[in-house]
Amino acid sequence: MNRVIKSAVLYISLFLVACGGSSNTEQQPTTNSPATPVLSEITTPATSVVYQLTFTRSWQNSNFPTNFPNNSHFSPVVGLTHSQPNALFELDALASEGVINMAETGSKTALKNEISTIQNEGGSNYLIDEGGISGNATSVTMTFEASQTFSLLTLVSMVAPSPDWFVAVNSLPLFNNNTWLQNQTIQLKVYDAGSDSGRHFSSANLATTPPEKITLLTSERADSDFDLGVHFTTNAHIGFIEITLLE
Ligand SMILES: [Ca+2]
Repeated sequence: MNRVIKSAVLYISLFLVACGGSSNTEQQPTTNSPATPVLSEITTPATSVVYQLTFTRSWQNSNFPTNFPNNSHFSPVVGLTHSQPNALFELDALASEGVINMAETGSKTALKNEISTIQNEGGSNYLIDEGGISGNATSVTMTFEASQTFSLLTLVSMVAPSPDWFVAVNSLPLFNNNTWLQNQTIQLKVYDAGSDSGRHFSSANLATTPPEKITLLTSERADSDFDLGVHFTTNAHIGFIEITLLE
């Protein structure tokens, strides 16, 4: 091999090594290397978590003036985290005794018994049993637990005084796409439990016989300001909740 050919072979060899093309001693392309796990990619979501929940009233004489009642308040908050949607109540279905008692009087005894039954049947493992919003208070804050098995949130509170009206969050999913919800604000609509036909906040008891299905509250304009659970012109809500993942 003359000098010219030797020089050419050396040049081509150096070129191929530099370009990563042919040397047996070069490193394998990174695309063939095993992926190096990044810690953030292999952490798994917590099995169970704790949320903080704040329930705030927006209901005032100024934004819902029609027949706005004296001593307006929200009854104690009752709820649960659960596995199956509509565990406690369902829109367009008849209300349970517990939901009716809560919506008419704010009583939570029967409702808590119903939640105990759901828990005994394996559909829930956490009861929310907290105060409401009364007097000069404008909000109430609480914490609750959820787990991947019981990742739906339902809670209720009576609009008081009222015939059978209540606010609710029904079956809010907290765990989606393998990820816990971090923070969310949910505006609350007013439901009619279908058990009392009173038309004003302060109407006397007037049982609905037979009971009707749960609906979003719609009223005559002279009775209250509601249409499908919100103000009929402004779409204002009478309260909201904010939930924040704590741990
Ligand atoms: Ca009613």
